[in-house]
Amino acid sequence: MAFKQRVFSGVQPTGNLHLGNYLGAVVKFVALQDLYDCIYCVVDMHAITVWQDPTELPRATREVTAAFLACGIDPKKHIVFNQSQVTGHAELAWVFNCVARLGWLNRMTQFKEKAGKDRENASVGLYAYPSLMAADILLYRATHVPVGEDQKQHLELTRDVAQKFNNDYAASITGHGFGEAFFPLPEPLIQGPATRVMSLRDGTKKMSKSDASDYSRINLTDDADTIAQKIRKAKTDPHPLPADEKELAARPEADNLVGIYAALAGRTRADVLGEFGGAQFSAFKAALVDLSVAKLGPIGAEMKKLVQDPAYIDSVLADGAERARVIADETMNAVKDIVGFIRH
Ligand code: AQP
Repeated sequence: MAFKQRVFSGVQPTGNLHLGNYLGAVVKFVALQDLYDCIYCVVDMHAITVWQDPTELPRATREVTAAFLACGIDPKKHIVFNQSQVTGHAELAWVFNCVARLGWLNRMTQFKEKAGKDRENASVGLYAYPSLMAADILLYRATHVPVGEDQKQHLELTRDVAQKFNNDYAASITGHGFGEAFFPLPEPLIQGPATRVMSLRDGTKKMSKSDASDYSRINLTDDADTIAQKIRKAKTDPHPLPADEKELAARPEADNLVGIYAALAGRTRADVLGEFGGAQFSAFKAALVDLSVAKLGPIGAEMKKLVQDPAYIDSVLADGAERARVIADETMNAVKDIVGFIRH
């Protein structure tokens, strides 16, 4: 069955947005606006799967929204809102909790990493996170989902949930006139040279909001001096940059910095090494500082301006939520009919 092509993706308001979120996700959100109808969500319900200070969460939600706008997402042509304003996310997540299997969730590596050794003490929400993520995407019957590499497994689970729902309820789906499949199997869009940006302190660890060291990441709100300092201090190895991309495989820190440069410049790693192969890190880092400041500086400045006006940001979120709700309600009414819930 042909589904209307639609993009959905989300970002958690769990702290400072960093270069990994930007290159792995938000840059792609911006580019996809020309090709699809897009829905971009600040996923505050995901955020509370680990403790969030309730006095801090609204600020973080507005800051992610400001980042979306500062990076070039158009909230009039597309939809920008925060998840908790559309109740369909929670409703559909419950249905999906009853579709997804324990064995599927037990395999999720993000839960294992985030719960750590003290698994008994992790929230039920953290465990069920992938069901809610499947609901986020499928509530809008989205067909394409731009994410970083770390979300690939959750996207596969989303496809499994959609497939199982379509199979389990096949007779009811057809009986209610929805054709053969109610949910699309959404395609992950994980492309380009920076699908997994690594920590500046350790090239084998993902750049992350929750890393204790601020020097591990470049935040979108960092000023030029801070960006320069973090790049200068970034871990490297003692050798000059290779001319051949294959040699990056055994050099995670070099690979990461070259990948960042390539993504920011809109070039390939091979192309960047064509220019910098044989150069010392000091020269390459100087070029990376200039490029990073040129690309990120205006975004950080615009974000700082936007967060000064929380009423405006809240109006963007309210308008987006209203438009999201129209699509969500349509899906939820159909899901309720398909599942056999009486409504009205
Ligand atoms: N290091 C990364 N490289 C590329 N993409 C990344 N993403 C996150 N980190 C990287 C992508 O950014 C989008 C939003 O991520 P999220 O807000 O859902 O949170 P996350 O993946 O849990 O990000 P963090 O920074 O690692 O947060 P914490 O520290 O709270 O766990 C997603 O598309 C993600 O793939």
